[in-house]
Amino acid sequence: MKSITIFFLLAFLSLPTTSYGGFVHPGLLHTVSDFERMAAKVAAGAHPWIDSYKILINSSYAQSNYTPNPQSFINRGVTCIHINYGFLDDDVAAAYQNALRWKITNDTAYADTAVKIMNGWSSTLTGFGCTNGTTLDYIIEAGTIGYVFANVGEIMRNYSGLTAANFTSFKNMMLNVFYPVCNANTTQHLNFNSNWDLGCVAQFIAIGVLTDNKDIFNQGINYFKTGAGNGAIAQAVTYILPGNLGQGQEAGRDQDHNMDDIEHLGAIAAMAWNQGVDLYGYANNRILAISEYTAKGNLVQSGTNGTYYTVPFSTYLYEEYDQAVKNWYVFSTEYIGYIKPCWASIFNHYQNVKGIAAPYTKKMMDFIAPDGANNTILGFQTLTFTLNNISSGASPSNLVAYLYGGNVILSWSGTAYATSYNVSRSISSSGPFSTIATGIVDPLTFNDTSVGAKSYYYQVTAKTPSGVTNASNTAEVIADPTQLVLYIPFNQTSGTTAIDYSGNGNNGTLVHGAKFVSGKGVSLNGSSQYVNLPAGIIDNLCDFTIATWVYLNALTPDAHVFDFGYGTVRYLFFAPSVEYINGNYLNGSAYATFQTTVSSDGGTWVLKGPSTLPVKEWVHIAITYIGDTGTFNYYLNGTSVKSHSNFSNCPFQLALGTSNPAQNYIGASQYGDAYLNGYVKNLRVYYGGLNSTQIYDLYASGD
Ligand SMILES: *[C@@H]1O[C@H](CO)[C@@H](O)[C@H](O)[C@H]1NC(C)=O
Ligand SMILES: *[C@@H]1O[C@H](CO)[C@@H](O)[C@H](O)[C@H]1NC(C)=O
Ligand SMILES: *[C@@H]1O[C@H](CO)[C@@H](O)[C@H](O)[C@H]1NC(C)=O
Ligand SMILES: *[C@@H]1O[C@H](CO)[C@@H](O)[C@H](O)[C@H]1NC(C)=O
Ligand SMILES: *[C@@H]1O[C@H](CO)[C@@H](O)[C@H](O)[C@H]1NC(C)=O
Ligand SMILES: *[C@@H]1O[C@H](CO)[C@@H](O)[C@H](O)[C@H]1NC(C)=O
Ligand SMILES: *[C@@H]1O[C@H](CO)[C@@H](O)[C@H](O)[C@H]1NC(C)=O
Ligand SMILES: *[C@@H]1O[C@H](CO)[C@@H](O)[C@H](O)[C@H]1NC(C)=O
Ligand SMILES: *[C@@H]1O[C@H](CO)[C@@H](O)[C@H](O)[C@H]1NC(C)=O
Ligand SMILES: *[C@@H]1O[C@H](CO)[C@@H](O)[C@H](O)[C@H]1NC(C)=O
Ligand SMILES: *[C@@H]1O[C@H](CO)[C@@H](O)[C@H](O)[C@H]1NC(C)=O
Ligand SMILES: CC(=O)N[C@H]1CO[C@H](CO)[C@@H](O)[C@@H]1O
Repeated sequence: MKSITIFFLLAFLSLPTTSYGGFVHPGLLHTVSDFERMAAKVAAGAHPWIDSYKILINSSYAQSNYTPNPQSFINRGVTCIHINYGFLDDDVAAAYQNALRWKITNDTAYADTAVKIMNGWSSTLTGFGCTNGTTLDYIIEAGTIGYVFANVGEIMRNYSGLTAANFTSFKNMMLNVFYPVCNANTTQHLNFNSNWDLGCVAQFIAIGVLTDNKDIFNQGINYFKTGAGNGAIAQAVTYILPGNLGQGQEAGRDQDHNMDDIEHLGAIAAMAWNQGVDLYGYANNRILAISEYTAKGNLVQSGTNGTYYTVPFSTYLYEEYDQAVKNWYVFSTEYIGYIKPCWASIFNHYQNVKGIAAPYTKKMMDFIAPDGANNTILGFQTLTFTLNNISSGASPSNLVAYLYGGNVILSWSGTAYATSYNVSRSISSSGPFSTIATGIVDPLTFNDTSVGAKSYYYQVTAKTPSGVTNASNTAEVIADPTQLVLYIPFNQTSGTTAIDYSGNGNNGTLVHGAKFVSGKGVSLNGSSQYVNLPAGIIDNLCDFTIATWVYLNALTPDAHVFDFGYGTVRYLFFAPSVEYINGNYLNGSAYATFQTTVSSDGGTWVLKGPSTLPVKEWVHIAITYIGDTGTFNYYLNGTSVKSHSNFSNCPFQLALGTSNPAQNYIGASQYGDAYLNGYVKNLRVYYGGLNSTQIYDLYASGD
């Protein structure tokens, strides 16, 4: 409710000067009210705006005598000849800085220079590529530089010195030269690092607004929410770790690229917000999560001589199964402490628009303030994004709770001006709640180790100088590992409904003629039949157990007994026989495997069994996961046949951050390429990780 109110207020303050197709103009990174604030603060000599402005006016790019150098074809990439993208980088930086100076001073000399740069390129540029080379880096150029150049066009669109014909030429260049590179290449190269895709997502949003093209705007928004590449937010922020800390896809690579992702995400969210789409709040403030994590990991702890804060890190499997070539195991120290002005836009939105705390983003922002254009084409965020301080914060929000190695781990979004947080707990959703922890400062997490085998409800409040806030939302967790999420025996005699006897109503549906066979469960023909299970069955799980009986008529390569997930980059499955893992041929041998992933690099956690599943006999299989140690076990007939620790992919991670619909199957796969040939019965999913005795007993019961 609050954010809606704020949006209308914002929309009112930034009345459009011109509006076509429903878009607000200018309405990309900066609105009319933003420019009014910048001009007023600079005119008043107010800090910190004036300090960033002084860096701007001293910049060689922000001068009205700047001479552009347009090129007809841009080459970028180490293997190309005639590498010349620097001309575009320089000219776009100059166009942006001159456009800013015009809006802040009304001095048309700067506007004319921005227009001269726009016209120079729109009359000259015909394409991007890599002459005589194969490198694809030109996609980065078209995306990341493209969205900044589109922003220049959006700022200049109402300048009287920009003729309608010249503006049309500029929009045509964006549509016909920049846009196709991203349009053709995004989604095709799924193993690119996040910054490639993110630049293109930003480019779609920027070009959509600039050219009043709703389809292109929505292409960017939809890719952000549902895309298969690493520029979709679910993959760009790979893991949400305790404390609502978001480990970025490039966190283990180097901090320069990791911060590029922050910069692009900040731009994407700001541009969407100015058109009424809230991506900041999307998926429990996922952009805040990566900003806090990345800022913290790049800051030196106060009172130390150069010791950086430590942040948690989950191993990121970059590409190869069982080959540590590119895997990332730690938060990279390469370029640690890098200066990149990408923090003020994110901080000011969360803290000063929504009242949500962003303490490490603030520390990093303050550390580099006042900012210039260090190491980026944009920059000057102290000038462009600083808002007046909000008077008071919101209540803590987005509280989540998961069973994690048998303990309950809580995480939440904090509140501006909090001095500490309190956690309270109840065994009833309606209370009473009693305080179980106080004085929590950092990180925003609590590990409740004193839990029994029951359901718990949690709330969080914040202490602030003006008193204790209202409680957050209530988060529920079922802390009994033996509680069933679903229990489907497949013991009906007719129909297509497979009844869930857990009491949770998670009935399955038999698809394409799959049928019940007395004593044998559901029969699947190996060519099209499967069982559909409801959405949501894995969304609240860290620890878990999935157990079932299977009888195979034949081994079908890549058929899956179960496959729960959200499309081809976010899933967990068990396959009786695979011959390839992450595209690597297993030398003619095949194995039963459990696999799970949340990234689009083919970086999949794989638990490889000793052999394929036997055919023409009943076997009981169980996969268990204990989140704290990250231990997966694969049990066959009640005995663990493969175990692996330090795997970091709780099932809840699959659901977080994506708007793709759940696809939870028995007998089918996310890829839709192979179907199970056999019978399945007595499928059980539990809220926790059963131990070896419990799994053996389940097998021995024959049930
Ligand atoms: C202005 O630029 C000059 C030369 O680059 C530099 O020495 C000076 O410190 C700058 N001043 C400010 C206020 O940034
Ligand atoms: C620039 O000109 C516009 C239109 O005349 C005016 O509304 C605005 O206040 C001026 N801004 C500055 C900084 O002088
Ligand atoms: C680039 O490729 C063209 C066409 O294949 C060839 O004629 C030219 O020699 C190449 N240039 C360089 C520098 O390799
Ligand atoms: C900009 O407008 C001028 C004057 O009409 C024209 O000569 C020039 O070709 C135009 N440039 C572009 C890139 O459209
Ligand atoms: C901090 O570390 C640097 C480099 O090791 C050293 O030269 C300096 O004396 C140290 N300063 C303090 C206050 O310890
Ligand atoms: C780069 O950032 C530092 C720290 O914020 C600042 O002192 C310096 O002036 C900046 N340099 C440029 C060229 O903007
Ligand atoms: C929770 O606390 C217990 C007891 O100290 C510890 O063993 C466990 O690792 C903690 N869990 C997490 C996720 O930090
Ligand atoms: C199917 O299994 C459930 C759970 O064990 C049981 O309650 C039910 O009676 C069984 N139905 C049939 C038709 O056997
Ligand atoms: C599950 O199926 C049973 C039997 O058809 C039905 O009574 C029950 O309402 C279903 N539950 C849900 C949640 O659909
Ligand atoms: C698994 O257990 C079933 C039932 O006890 C038995 O028929 C089957 O042969 C066993 N298979 C293996 C591989 O242990
Ligand atoms: C498994 O858990 C049960 C119930 O808590 C317990 O009785 C049993 O000793 C445990 N077995 C192992 C191997 O830890
Ligand atoms: C590798 C690849 O798909 N490149 C394409 C990127 O986009 C350009 C412009 O549309 C295409 O020409 C490339 O083939």
